[in-house]
Amino acid sequence: MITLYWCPQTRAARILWLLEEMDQPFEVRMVDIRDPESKNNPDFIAASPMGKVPAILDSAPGGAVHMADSAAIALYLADRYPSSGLAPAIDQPSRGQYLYWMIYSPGVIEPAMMERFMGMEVSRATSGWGNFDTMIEVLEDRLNTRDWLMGEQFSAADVLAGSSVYFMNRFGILPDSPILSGYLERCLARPAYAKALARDAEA
Ligand SMILES: N[C@@H](CCC(=O)N[C@@H](CS)C(=O)NCC(=O)O)C(=O)O
Repeated sequence: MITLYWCPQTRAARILWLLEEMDQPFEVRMVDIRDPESKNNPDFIAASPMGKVPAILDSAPGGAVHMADSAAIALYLADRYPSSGLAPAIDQPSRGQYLYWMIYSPGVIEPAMMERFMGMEVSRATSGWGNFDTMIEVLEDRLNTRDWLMGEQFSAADVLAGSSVYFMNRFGILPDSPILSGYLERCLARPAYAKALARDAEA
């Protein structure tokens, strides 16, 4: 059984979406990130040394796995439970591009979002994420001729990038882009994402 440590209106919605896309049983435990008492759970702290959500405990046969960080969790779950079809197998040529797009969210999209929120001026060449405008251009270029980052096949990379596009839209920093609006619509049309967002809204 997989336990997701979750709080509404946070990045934990991504892993809820991912789990809803998968064929594995899971349960959700609320951790109120604004309440220090709520974080006072040894299993949660073992999974998330920074006290951040999302985190998971996977009581898998062979040994329990505790871990945090949405990209790390998505990489783990998609590989550990391949029957869900959310990651190319490790010996597939598409695996390299898949890993690139999995890391694009934490390595490029997230810092670029922070650049925009903070009104920072960065040097494209020396900042590891380039800059916000380049991040958008590269994402648009990839999705211009594809429904999903890996082509016709929806993957865990779309859960990470799609939820980031959702957040950019929600916080008013998504540029006017028919390509990214269309991508967001396709993500929102997935029953698994709708279910995860409904849970967020109910809490
Ligand atoms: N890199 C992490 C970031 C997780 C994160 O910052 N979570 C926030 C909520 S969106 C949190 O738990 N904040 C509470 C805190 O830091 O005390 C990920 O992608 O999972």
